[in-house]
Amino acid sequence: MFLFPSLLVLLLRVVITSCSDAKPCEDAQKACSLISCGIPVTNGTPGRDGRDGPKGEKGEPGQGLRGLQGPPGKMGPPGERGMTGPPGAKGSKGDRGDNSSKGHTSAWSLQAFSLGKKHGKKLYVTNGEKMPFSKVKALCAELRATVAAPRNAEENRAIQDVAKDIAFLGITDEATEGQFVYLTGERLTYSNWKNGEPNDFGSGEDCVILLTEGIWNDVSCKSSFLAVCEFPA
Ligand SMILES: [Ca+2]
Ligand SMILES: [Ca+2]
Repeated sequence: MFLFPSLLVLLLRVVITSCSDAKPCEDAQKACSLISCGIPVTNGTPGRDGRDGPKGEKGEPGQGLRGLQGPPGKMGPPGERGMTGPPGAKGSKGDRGDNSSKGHTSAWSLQAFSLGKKHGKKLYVTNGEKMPFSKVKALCAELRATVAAPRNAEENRAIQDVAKDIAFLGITDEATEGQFVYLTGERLTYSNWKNGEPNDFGSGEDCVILLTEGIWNDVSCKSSFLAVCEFPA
């Protein structure tokens, strides 16, 4: 019975004493009527940053000056090879050449010239092909050259060096058996026959070949040997 009223008085006294001489209490009550009187409120620590908001719409292009163009980038890897195009139109016929080398477009002459060797005033060429004497004459004529025919030992050696194989010489006895002449019909000024040659062996031998040793033999004109042509100075 006595305990309850005394507890009420005690609680009342606590409220009165805490408010009676504390000025901050009045200030706090003015600022916020809901705050119960007591210890003065201090600000808490700031909360954490919120999450990023949704992405905004794309802005208008800027009005600033455009930057200078940068240097070109590195070259990219080569592309795949394209398909072969259609053949081009046939060109018009070229002018006739003014000497034996110009105007001749066959691979034969190009290869021949790459193997050419100049000796003195003459130039000897070969394409490395073997053929009968009639074809050798035709090919050299096509080049406006003649079949190689040595007029001395030096030229004989030069033809030997260019040929590197058994080659026909521009010498025959087709006109008169046993009388060898140049294709111009002139009599020989030099010869280097192998021992026992010329022998007009078998059914007849009217053409002449230069053996790799540099000596000559008469053979059938239908046999095939290297074509060597010579150009004058
Ligand atoms: Ca003969
Ligand atoms: Ca012979």
